[in-house]
Amino acid sequence: MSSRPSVRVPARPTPAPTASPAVASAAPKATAAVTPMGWMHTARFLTTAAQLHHLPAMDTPEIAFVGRSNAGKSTCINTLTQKKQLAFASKKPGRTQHINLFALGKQGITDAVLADLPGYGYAAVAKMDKLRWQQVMANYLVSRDNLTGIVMMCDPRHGLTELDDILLEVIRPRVEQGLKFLIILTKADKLTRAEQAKALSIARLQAGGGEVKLFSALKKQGVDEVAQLLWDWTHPADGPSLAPAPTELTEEEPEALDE
Ligand SMILES: Nc1nc2c(ncn2[C@@H]2O[C@H](COP(=O)(O)OP(=O)(O)OP(=O)(O)O)[C@@H](O)[C@H]2O)c(=O)[nH]1
Ligand SMILES: [Mg+2]
Repeated sequence: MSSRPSVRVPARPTPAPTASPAVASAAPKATAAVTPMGWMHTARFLTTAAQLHHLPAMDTPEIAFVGRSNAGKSTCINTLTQKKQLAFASKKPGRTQHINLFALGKQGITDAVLADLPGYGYAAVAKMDKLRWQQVMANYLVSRDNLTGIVMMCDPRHGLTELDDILLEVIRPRVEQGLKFLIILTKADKLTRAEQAKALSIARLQAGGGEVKLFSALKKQGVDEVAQLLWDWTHPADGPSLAPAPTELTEEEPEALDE
């Protein structure tokens, strides 16, 4: 864990503007039939873009997964959506090199979008590529109009790094205006219970009281909680949280996770 000064991110930002009336009215209402996990399972590939201007303009709430290379962003998306090959995950850092969008929503009606972003901090990427990507990512985070929330993935064994702090500075103005924000501590299966508790409290300090959750793709830890939170972020008009989701995990082969 890093001992650098805390990054102040407002704990409970005011609600962000989300979907347009047209999209909101098309979105399925929260009923007993729609659980956050069932909703997540509707994920399908939408598009991929190497540059910002190649992304389609949308008015559907979008949630971006950001973080260091190899932190587990793509794996988290695959675990939440229960589709092991939706996002490209790999032991080799730098696997995700485009902004990949995935649509969510029952009956083919898109009511939210997940964005899997390339990781930063991977030493083997050429300097020019790094600079180009930092620019694309910063532009995306600052200017993507339908961006509703950011999930920052952080391996608690490394803690929040300098690059994470820079990213937090980039998004701070938007978070202060109501953009939702969550830090996910990934690969929790690699920590003992005591280490998990310690990592959680340190990250909470660094997040200035913002949301922090432990997550393990291997142990399916935190999956329901994160699915619920993403549902709540993208369906603010549907009122309080849904009932806890029955686990609807598919019986696919587990993907190869870090040992
Ligand atoms: N043990 C364990 N391994 C994990 C977990 N989540 C991800 N991994 C492993 O971590 C490695 C990197 O995962 P990715 O999901 O590809 O990471 P990423 O953040 O998308 O990486 P980039 O695309 O390079 O930015 C893979 O080998 C995953 O199997 C987890 O919860 N537990
Ligand atoms: Mg990835």
